[in-house]
Amino acid sequence: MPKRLEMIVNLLGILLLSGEAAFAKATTGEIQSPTEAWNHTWDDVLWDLWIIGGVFTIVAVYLLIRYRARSPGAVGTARPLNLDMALAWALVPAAIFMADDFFLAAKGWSLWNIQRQVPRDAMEVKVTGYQWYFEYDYGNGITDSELVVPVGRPIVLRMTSKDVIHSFGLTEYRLKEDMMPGRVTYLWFYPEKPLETQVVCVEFCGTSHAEMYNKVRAVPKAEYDAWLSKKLERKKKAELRKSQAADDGANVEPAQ
Ligand SMILES: [Cu+2]
Repeated sequence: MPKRLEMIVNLLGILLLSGEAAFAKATTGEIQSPTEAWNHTWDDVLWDLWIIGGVFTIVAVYLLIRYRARSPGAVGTARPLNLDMALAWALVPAAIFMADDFFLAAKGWSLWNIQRQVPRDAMEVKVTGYQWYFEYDYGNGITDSELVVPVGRPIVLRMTSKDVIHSFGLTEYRLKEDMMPGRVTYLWFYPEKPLETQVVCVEFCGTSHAEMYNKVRAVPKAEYDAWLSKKLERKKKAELRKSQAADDGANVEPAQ
């Protein structure tokens, strides 16, 4: 291999690897919020576009002015390229862009890994999609039409649908996931501070699709516990009333 070609090939390798190396980061073992990770990735993409866009605009404008035709019918005086130069002009810019693409792809991949790896102590809520509402099951037979979660703890939603395909769009937390009949999908998020937001269905699911939304409240732990015990109490009372009514019915029946 000619010396110069070898140099070009080496340069390509270095550029491609640098994309990967720039992305590699020591993991701290702390919970990495998918929301934060998404925001970082988005910022990186924007910086990337601004820097590349800026550099190319400046270079293009400079070249336009520097090599403009100074008289009608002017002919350029560029010297002809030899093979090495032609290869370098084609491959070096291509490698720069490939390195950048690998960098962004690696970022996306690591974001995906964070989104898919649910922390071990996550609190689970089951979610079922119906035309046209979401139902939340907190365990112990407690259900609600609102998603209420304590702050400071990862939350995993195990989701399915009873009719058609819906999609759980938690935009404030930068997440969404399909809900399908006969399948359980999941997403997890990490509410770090109290926040009242909304979930909307983001997959067209019928005439009232636009009405398929509800509140999502991340509240302090004490408030969450109080909310849950109130729900539990109300459920017990309802059950008691039901069994009393059944007893009364049983007592009345023989007399008829
Ligand atoms: Cu829907």
